[in-house]
Amino acid sequence: MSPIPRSHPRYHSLLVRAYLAEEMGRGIVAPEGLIAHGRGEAFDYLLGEGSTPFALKAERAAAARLLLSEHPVLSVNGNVAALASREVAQLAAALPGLRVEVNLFHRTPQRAERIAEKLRRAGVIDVLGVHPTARLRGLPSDRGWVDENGILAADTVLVPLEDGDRAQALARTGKFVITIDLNPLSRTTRAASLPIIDELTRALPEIRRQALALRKRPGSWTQIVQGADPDALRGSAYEFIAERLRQMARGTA
Ligand code: PTJ
Repeated sequence: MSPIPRSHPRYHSLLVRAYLAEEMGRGIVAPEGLIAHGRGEAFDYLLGEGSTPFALKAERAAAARLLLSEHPVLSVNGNVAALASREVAQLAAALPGLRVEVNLFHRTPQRAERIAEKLRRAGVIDVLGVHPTARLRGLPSDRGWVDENGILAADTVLVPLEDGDRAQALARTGKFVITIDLNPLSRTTRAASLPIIDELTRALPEIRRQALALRKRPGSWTQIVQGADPDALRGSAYEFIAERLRQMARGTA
């Protein structure tokens, strides 16, 4: 591959793309993961490539909900491992109750093990999901393979970069589903109990930052979660994008 010139206006984006392509070569990212990334980038353009006020509100509520949960689990797929293994490890370290589980749509035992190894190298102490022990009801794809002590038993599941089927299946079982997805129109975002409409590597450190701050104020957690209405969060994203496009059409953005 030819080197990416630092002066390129999309230098960071090109670096991430090249890295994801390498991670595909190493068997971490599925080929389809590159397409998913491109879709995310398109929505990030529309969102202004920064965390919006409604994303920050959702991230704070996610931190509060994770602190309140008895059995929270963070689900990791190939894209998440490639982009944010270190951030996953740092979040798990800040929230000792949070378990980390590999859950894949394009599942092979080798891929699951490679992803788990990447997470371990980044500092995740206990990685579930390499040898799944249970099936999630109503989910015929390989995403239905879960750990009985992980996602199956969870009261809260944090699912970044999902495909909508599992978010819906998890919600149907009564679990509190926190999603991180740049696409405010996706089935994932629409099925979420708490949708975070933001980029993964911005969202995870912010959840961690908020969790560390909120740990000192346990009395506020329930109210913070209740204050983050999922329909209002989705509505804010639609309004935000519509307003940006209106401003662009007027030439004032
Ligand atoms: O590793 P596997 O086998 O489990 O497969 C993972 C992929 C991502 C291929 C699989 O989950 C998939 O097909 O996902 P989708 O249905 O393409 O959905 C991915 C969603 O993530 C899309 O709505 C994107 O907008 C969004 N997205 C992509 N990159 C990011 C993102 N959201 C937040 N941060 C990102 N960096």
